Amino acid sequence: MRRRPREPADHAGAALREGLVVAAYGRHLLVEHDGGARTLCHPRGKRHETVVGDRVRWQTSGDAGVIEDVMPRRNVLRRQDELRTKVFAANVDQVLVLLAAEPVFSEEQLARALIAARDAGIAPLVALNKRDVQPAFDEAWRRLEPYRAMGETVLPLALTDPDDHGLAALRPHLQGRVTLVMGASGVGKSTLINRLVPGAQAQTQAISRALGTGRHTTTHTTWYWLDAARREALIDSPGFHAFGLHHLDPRRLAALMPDLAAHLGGCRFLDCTHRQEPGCAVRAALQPHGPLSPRRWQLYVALYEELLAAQGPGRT
Ligand SMILES: Nc1nc2c(ncn2[C@@H]2O[C@H](COP(=O)(O)OP(=O)(O)OP(=O)(O)O)[C@@H](O)[C@H]2O)c(=O)[nH]1
Ligand SMILES: [Mg+2]
Ligand SMILES: [Zn+2]
Repeated sequence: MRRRPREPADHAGAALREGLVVAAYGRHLLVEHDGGARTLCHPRGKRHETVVGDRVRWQTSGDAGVIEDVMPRRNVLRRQDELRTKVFAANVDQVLVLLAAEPVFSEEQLARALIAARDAGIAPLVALNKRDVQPAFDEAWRRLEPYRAMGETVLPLALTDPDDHGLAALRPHLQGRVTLVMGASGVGKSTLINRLVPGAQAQTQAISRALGTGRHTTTHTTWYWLDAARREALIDSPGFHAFGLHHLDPRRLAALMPDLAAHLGGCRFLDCTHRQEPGCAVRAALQPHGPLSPRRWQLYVALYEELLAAQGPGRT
Protein backbone atom coordinates (compact mmCIF):
# COMPACT_ATOMS: atom_id res chain seq x y z
CA MET A 1 0.00 0.00 0.00
CA ARG A 2 1.31 3.43 -0.92
CA ARG A 3 1.84 5.69 2.06
CA ARG A 4 0.20 9.04 1.83
CA PRO A 5 1.99 12.21 2.94
CA ARG A 6 0.86 13.74 6.20
CA GLU A 7 -2.08 16.06 5.82
CA PRO A 8 -1.87 19.51 7.41
CA ALA A 9 -3.41 19.32 10.87
CA ASP A 10 -5.69 22.25 10.20
CA HIS A 11 -8.30 21.41 7.61
CA ALA A 12 -11.09 23.53 9.02
CA GLY A 13 -11.47 25.48 5.79
CA ALA A 14 -12.23 22.43 3.63
CA ALA A 15 -15.85 21.56 2.98
CA LEU A 16 -16.79 18.20 4.45
CA ARG A 17 -19.16 16.08 2.38
CA GLU A 18 -21.51 13.38 3.60
CA GLY A 19 -21.51 9.84 2.36
CA LEU A 20 -22.32 6.20 3.02
CA VAL A 21 -19.67 3.48 3.29
CA VAL A 22 -20.69 0.87 0.70
CA ALA A 23 -17.61 -1.38 0.71
CA ALA A 24 -14.84 -2.02 3.18
CA TYR A 25 -11.61 -3.88 2.81
CA GLY A 26 -9.36 -3.19 5.75
CA ARG A 27 -8.57 0.50 5.65
CA HIS A 28 -9.80 0.96 2.07
CA LEU A 29 -13.38 2.21 2.09
CA LEU A 30 -15.66 3.02 -0.79
CA VAL A 31 -17.91 5.97 0.02
CA GLU A 32 -21.10 6.68 -1.93
CA HIS A 33 -22.19 10.31 -2.12
CA ASP A 34 -24.24 12.77 -4.13
CA GLY A 35 -26.83 10.24 -5.25
CA GLY A 36 -24.54 7.51 -6.48
CA ALA A 37 -20.97 8.69 -7.11
CA ARG A 38 -18.36 6.58 -5.30
CA THR A 39 -14.95 7.59 -4.03
CA LEU A 40 -12.24 5.43 -2.52
CA CYS A 41 -11.39 6.80 0.92
CA HIS A 42 -9.16 6.14 3.89
CA PRO A 43 -9.94 7.03 7.47
CA ARG A 44 -7.77 9.78 8.91
CA GLY A 45 -5.42 8.37 11.51
CA LYS A 46 -6.35 5.34 13.55
CA ARG A 47 -9.21 6.87 15.47
CA HIS A 48 -12.10 5.28 13.65
CA GLU A 49 -13.05 1.78 12.86
CA THR A 50 -15.22 2.53 9.85
CA VAL A 51 -17.50 -0.18 8.45
CA VAL A 52 -20.09 -0.72 5.74
CA GLY A 53 -23.29 1.09 6.63
CA ASP A 54 -21.51 3.93 8.37
CA ARG A 55 -22.51 7.45 7.47
CA VAL A 56 -19.38 9.55 7.26
CA ARG A 57 -18.08 13.04 6.65
CA TRP A 58 -15.20 13.13 4.19
CA GLN A 59 -13.24 15.36 1.87
CA THR A 60 -11.25 14.83 -1.30
CA SER A 61 -7.50 14.53 -1.05
CA GLY A 62 -5.76 14.09 -4.38
CA ASP A 63 -7.69 11.49 -6.37
CA ALA A 64 -8.95 9.73 -3.25
CA GLY A 65 -10.79 10.84 -0.13
CA VAL A 66 -10.21 11.09 3.59
CA ILE A 67 -12.88 10.21 6.12
CA GLU A 68 -12.86 12.78 8.88
CA ASP A 69 -15.85 11.68 10.95
CA VAL A 70 -18.16 8.74 11.49
CA MET A 71 -21.69 9.79 12.41
CA PRO A 72 -23.35 8.19 15.45
CA ARG A 73 -24.54 4.66 14.71
CA ARG A 74 -28.07 3.37 15.13
CA ASN A 75 -26.69 -0.12 15.75
CA VAL A 76 -23.56 -2.11 15.14
CA LEU A 77 -22.70 -5.79 14.72
CA ARG A 78 -19.61 -7.24 16.34
CA ARG A 79 -17.93 -10.58 16.43
CA GLN A 80 -14.52 -11.97 17.23
CA ASP A 81 -12.43 -14.23 15.12
CA GLU A 82 -9.15 -15.82 16.22
CA LEU A 83 -7.46 -12.44 16.29
CA ARG A 84 -9.70 -9.71 17.59
CA THR A 85 -13.13 -8.19 17.97
CA LYS A 86 -14.42 -6.71 14.74
CA VAL A 87 -17.24 -4.40 14.02
CA PHE A 88 -18.43 -5.53 10.64
CA ALA A 89 -21.55 -3.57 9.78
CA ALA A 90 -23.55 -0.66 11.14
CA ASN A 91 -27.00 0.83 10.74
CA VAL A 92 -28.75 -2.27 9.39
CA ASP A 93 -32.46 -3.03 9.82
CA GLN A 94 -32.24 -6.79 9.66
CA VAL A 95 -29.83 -9.72 9.62
CA LEU A 96 -30.45 -12.61 7.25
CA VAL A 97 -28.64 -15.68 8.53
CA LEU A 98 -28.18 -17.82 5.45
CA LEU A 99 -27.67 -21.56 5.93
CA ALA A 100 -27.51 -24.32 3.34
CA ALA A 101 -28.05 -28.06 3.01
CA GLU A 102 -24.32 -28.13 2.34
CA PRO A 103 -21.95 -27.26 3.82
CA VAL A 104 -23.76 -28.77 6.86
CA PHE A 105 -24.49 -25.84 9.16
CA SER A 106 -23.24 -25.49 12.71
CA GLU A 107 -26.20 -25.03 15.02
CA GLU A 108 -23.89 -23.36 17.49
CA GLN A 109 -22.84 -20.71 14.94
CA LEU A 110 -26.49 -20.18 14.02
CA ALA A 111 -27.40 -19.68 17.68
CA ARG A 112 -24.51 -17.24 18.10
CA ALA A 113 -25.47 -15.20 15.04
CA LEU A 114 -29.07 -14.89 16.28
CA ILE A 115 -27.88 -13.87 19.76
CA ALA A 116 -25.54 -11.24 18.29
CA ALA A 117 -28.35 -9.78 16.20
CA ARG A 118 -30.74 -9.57 19.15
CA ASP A 119 -28.01 -8.10 21.34
CA ALA A 120 -27.52 -5.35 18.74
CA GLY A 121 -31.28 -4.76 18.63
CA ILE A 122 -31.55 -6.04 15.06
CA ALA A 123 -34.31 -8.40 13.93
CA PRO A 124 -32.97 -11.70 12.55
CA LEU A 125 -34.32 -13.83 9.73
CA VAL A 126 -33.12 -17.34 8.79
CA ALA A 127 -33.11 -18.98 5.36
CA LEU A 128 -32.03 -22.50 4.39
CA ASN A 129 -30.65 -22.70 0.86
CA LYS A 130 -29.96 -25.57 -1.59
CA ARG A 131 -33.31 -27.33 -1.36
CA ASP A 132 -32.24 -29.37 -4.40
CA VAL A 133 -29.50 -31.06 -2.34
CA GLN A 134 -31.25 -34.07 -0.81
CA PRO A 135 -31.52 -35.68 1.68
CA ALA A 136 -29.20 -33.11 3.31
CA PHE A 137 -31.78 -30.33 2.94
CA ASP A 138 -34.56 -32.25 4.73
CA GLU A 139 -32.19 -33.20 7.53
CA ALA A 140 -31.10 -29.58 7.93
CA TRP A 141 -34.75 -28.46 7.89
CA ARG A 142 -35.49 -30.88 10.75
CA ARG A 143 -32.55 -29.53 12.74
CA LEU A 144 -34.16 -26.10 12.47
CA GLU A 145 -37.38 -27.26 14.16
CA PRO A 146 -36.54 -25.66 17.56
CA TYR A 147 -35.92 -22.35 15.78
CA ARG A 148 -39.27 -22.42 14.00
CA ALA A 149 -40.93 -23.41 17.28
CA MET A 150 -39.46 -20.41 19.09
CA GLY A 151 -40.88 -18.08 16.47
CA GLU A 152 -37.92 -17.43 14.18
CA THR A 153 -38.84 -16.95 10.53
CA VAL A 154 -37.15 -19.77 8.58
CA LEU A 155 -37.50 -19.75 4.80
CA PRO A 156 -36.51 -22.48 2.31
CA LEU A 157 -34.53 -21.45 -0.80
CA ALA A 158 -33.06 -23.02 -3.94
CA LEU A 159 -31.10 -20.09 -5.28
CA THR A 160 -29.65 -21.79 -8.36
CA ASP A 161 -33.09 -23.03 -9.46
CA PRO A 162 -34.71 -20.32 -11.61
CA ASP A 163 -38.19 -21.75 -10.91
CA ASP A 164 -37.86 -21.76 -7.13
CA HIS A 165 -40.61 -19.94 -5.22
CA GLY A 166 -38.45 -19.35 -2.18
CA LEU A 167 -37.06 -16.09 -3.46
CA ALA A 168 -40.55 -14.66 -3.98
CA ALA A 169 -41.38 -15.55 -0.37
CA LEU A 170 -38.20 -13.86 0.85
CA ARG A 171 -38.74 -10.68 -1.18
CA PRO A 172 -41.41 -9.05 1.05
CA HIS A 173 -39.11 -9.46 4.07
CA LEU A 174 -36.48 -7.34 2.33
CA GLN A 175 -38.83 -4.56 1.33
CA GLY A 176 -37.84 -1.10 2.52
CA ARG A 177 -35.05 -2.49 4.70
CA VAL A 178 -31.29 -2.73 4.83
CA THR A 179 -30.48 -6.42 5.28
CA LEU A 180 -27.07 -7.79 6.22
CA VAL A 181 -26.60 -11.27 4.75
CA MET A 182 -24.30 -13.44 6.82
CA GLY A 183 -23.38 -17.09 6.97
CA ALA A 184 -20.61 -19.60 6.42
CA SER A 185 -18.59 -19.65 3.24
CA GLY A 186 -20.35 -21.39 0.36
CA VAL A 187 -23.96 -21.14 1.56
CA GLY A 188 -24.95 -18.86 -1.33
CA LYS A 189 -24.81 -15.29 -0.02
CA SER A 190 -23.34 -13.89 -3.23
CA THR A 191 -25.66 -16.09 -5.31
CA LEU A 192 -28.61 -14.48 -3.51
CA ILE A 193 -27.31 -11.01 -4.19
CA ASN A 194 -26.63 -11.79 -7.84
CA ARG A 195 -30.21 -12.98 -8.24
CA LEU A 196 -31.72 -9.87 -6.70
CA VAL A 197 -29.35 -7.17 -7.87
CA PRO A 198 -28.91 -6.86 -11.62
CA GLY A 199 -25.30 -6.02 -12.33
CA ALA A 200 -24.06 -7.08 -8.88
CA GLN A 201 -21.45 -9.37 -10.40
CA ALA A 202 -20.01 -6.55 -12.50
CA GLN A 203 -20.15 -4.25 -9.48
CA THR A 204 -18.31 -6.83 -7.37
CA GLN A 205 -15.60 -7.13 -9.98
CA ALA A 206 -15.24 -3.37 -10.25
CA ILE A 207 -14.90 -3.09 -6.48
CA SER A 208 -12.36 -5.93 -6.43
CA ARG A 209 -10.31 -4.07 -9.03
CA ALA A 210 -10.54 -0.80 -7.11
CA LEU A 211 -9.47 -2.53 -3.92
CA GLY A 212 -6.80 -4.64 -5.58
CA THR A 213 -8.30 -8.03 -4.70
CA GLY A 214 -9.62 -10.45 -7.27
CA ARG A 215 -10.71 -13.67 -5.69
CA HIS A 216 -13.94 -15.53 -6.28
CA THR A 217 -14.94 -16.01 -2.66
CA THR A 218 -16.21 -12.83 -1.02
CA THR A 219 -13.39 -11.19 0.92
CA HIS A 220 -14.99 -7.92 1.87
CA THR A 221 -18.32 -6.54 2.92
CA THR A 222 -20.31 -4.74 0.23
CA TRP A 223 -23.58 -2.83 0.12
CA TYR A 224 -25.95 -3.30 -2.85
CA TRP A 225 -29.05 -1.22 -3.49
CA LEU A 226 -32.13 -3.27 -4.34
CA ASP A 227 -34.27 -0.44 -5.66
CA ALA A 228 -33.81 2.69 -7.71
CA ALA A 229 -35.17 4.83 -4.88
CA ARG A 230 -32.29 3.60 -2.64
CA ARG A 231 -34.45 2.56 0.26
CA GLU A 232 -33.64 -1.13 0.42
CA ALA A 233 -30.29 -2.81 0.29
CA LEU A 234 -28.51 -6.11 0.80
CA ILE A 235 -25.06 -6.31 2.34
CA ASP A 236 -22.86 -9.20 1.24
CA SER A 237 -20.24 -10.27 3.76
CA PRO A 238 -17.40 -12.80 3.79
CA GLY A 239 -18.19 -16.24 5.16
CA PHE A 240 -17.14 -16.93 8.75
CA HIS A 241 -16.24 -20.03 10.70
CA ALA A 242 -16.44 -18.76 14.23
CA PHE A 243 -18.76 -16.19 15.66
CA GLY A 244 -17.22 -14.99 18.92
CA LEU A 245 -19.47 -13.16 21.37
CA HIS A 246 -16.98 -12.21 24.07
CA HIS A 247 -18.28 -8.68 24.34
CA LEU A 248 -21.54 -10.08 25.77
CA ASP A 249 -22.38 -10.21 29.49
CA PRO A 250 -23.33 -13.86 30.26
CA ARG A 251 -26.19 -12.66 32.46
CA ARG A 252 -27.86 -11.18 29.37
CA LEU A 253 -27.63 -14.41 27.42
CA ALA A 254 -30.90 -16.14 28.39
CA ALA A 255 -32.90 -13.02 27.56
CA LEU A 256 -31.42 -13.09 24.04
CA MET A 257 -32.58 -16.69 23.41
CA PRO A 258 -36.37 -16.54 22.89
CA ASP A 259 -37.07 -20.16 23.87
CA LEU A 260 -35.24 -19.68 27.19
CA ALA A 261 -36.49 -16.13 27.66
CA ALA A 262 -40.07 -17.41 27.63
CA HIS A 263 -39.44 -18.99 31.06
CA LEU A 264 -37.53 -16.19 32.74
CA GLY A 265 -39.03 -14.67 35.84
CA GLY A 266 -40.22 -17.97 37.29
CA CYS A 267 -36.96 -19.11 38.89
CA ARG A 268 -36.67 -19.38 42.70
CA PHE A 269 -33.51 -17.25 42.75
CA LEU A 270 -33.50 -13.83 41.14
CA ASP A 271 -29.90 -14.30 40.04
CA CYS A 272 -30.50 -17.84 38.73
CA THR A 273 -28.05 -18.72 35.94
CA HIS A 274 -30.29 -21.62 34.81
CA ARG A 275 -27.44 -24.12 35.01
CA GLN A 276 -27.89 -26.11 38.22
CA GLU A 277 -29.87 -24.02 40.71
CA PRO A 278 -32.90 -25.62 42.39
CA GLY A 279 -36.29 -24.21 41.45
CA CYS A 280 -35.12 -23.12 38.01
CA ALA A 281 -38.08 -22.42 35.71
CA VAL A 282 -35.91 -22.69 32.60
CA ARG A 283 -34.75 -26.22 33.41
CA ALA A 284 -38.29 -27.16 34.45
CA ALA A 285 -39.32 -26.29 30.88
CA LEU A 286 -36.98 -28.90 29.37
CA GLN A 287 -38.45 -31.68 27.26
CA PRO A 288 -40.16 -34.10 27.77
CA HIS A 289 -42.07 -32.18 30.46
CA GLY A 290 -41.90 -28.82 28.74
CA PRO A 291 -41.22 -27.30 25.32
CA LEU A 292 -37.52 -26.46 25.69
CA SER A 293 -35.07 -28.43 23.54
CA PRO A 294 -32.25 -29.95 25.66
CA ARG A 295 -29.85 -29.15 22.82
CA ARG A 296 -30.70 -25.45 23.10
CA TRP A 297 -30.23 -25.49 26.86
CA GLN A 298 -26.86 -27.21 26.43
CA LEU A 299 -25.85 -24.52 23.92
CA TYR A 300 -26.85 -21.92 26.50
CA VAL A 301 -24.79 -23.51 29.28
CA ALA A 302 -21.69 -23.90 27.08
CA LEU A 303 -21.95 -20.33 25.85
CA TYR A 304 -22.60 -18.98 29.36
CA GLU A 305 -19.45 -20.65 30.63
CA GLU A 306 -17.43 -19.43 27.67
CA LEU A 307 -18.57 -15.83 28.20
CA LEU A 308 -17.90 -16.10 31.92
CA ALA A 309 -14.35 -17.30 31.27
CA ALA A 310 -13.88 -14.44 28.78
CA GLN A 311 -14.81 -11.95 31.50
CA GLY A 312 -11.79 -13.03 33.50
CA PRO A 313 -11.17 -14.99 36.71
CA GLY A 314 -13.14 -14.68 39.94
CA ARG A 315 -16.66 -14.86 38.47
CA THR A 316 -19.19 -17.64 38.83
N1 LIG B 1 -26.97 -27.00 -5.52
C1 LIG B 1 -27.08 -25.71 -5.21
N2 LIG B 1 -25.99 -24.93 -5.22
C2 LIG B 1 -26.12 -23.63 -4.91
C3 LIG B 1 -27.38 -23.06 -4.56
N3 LIG B 1 -27.19 -21.76 -4.29
C4 LIG B 1 -25.86 -21.50 -4.44
N4 LIG B 1 -25.21 -22.63 -4.83
C5 LIG B 1 -23.77 -22.78 -5.13
O1 LIG B 1 -23.00 -22.69 -3.95
C6 LIG B 1 -21.69 -22.17 -4.23
C7 LIG B 1 -21.32 -21.06 -3.27
O2 LIG B 1 -22.17 -19.95 -3.50
P1 LIG B 1 -21.74 -18.45 -3.13
O3 LIG B 1 -22.91 -17.60 -3.44
O4 LIG B 1 -20.44 -18.09 -3.73
O5 LIG B 1 -21.54 -18.60 -1.55
P2 LIG B 1 -21.13 -17.46 -0.50
O6 LIG B 1 -22.02 -17.66 0.68
O7 LIG B 1 -21.15 -16.12 -1.15
O8 LIG B 1 -19.63 -17.88 -0.11
P3 LIG B 1 -18.42 -16.95 0.42
O9 LIG B 1 -18.33 -15.76 -0.47
O10 LIG B 1 -17.23 -17.84 0.34
O11 LIG B 1 -18.72 -16.58 1.85
C8 LIG B 1 -21.73 -21.72 -5.68
O12 LIG B 1 -21.10 -22.69 -6.47
C9 LIG B 1 -23.23 -21.65 -5.99
O13 LIG B 1 -23.51 -21.88 -7.35
C10 LIG B 1 -28.54 -23.94 -4.57
O14 LIG B 1 -29.68 -23.54 -4.30
N5 LIG B 1 -28.32 -25.23 -4.90
MG1 LIG C 1 -19.74 -14.66 -1.35
ZN1 LIG D 1 -33.33 -20.46 36.29
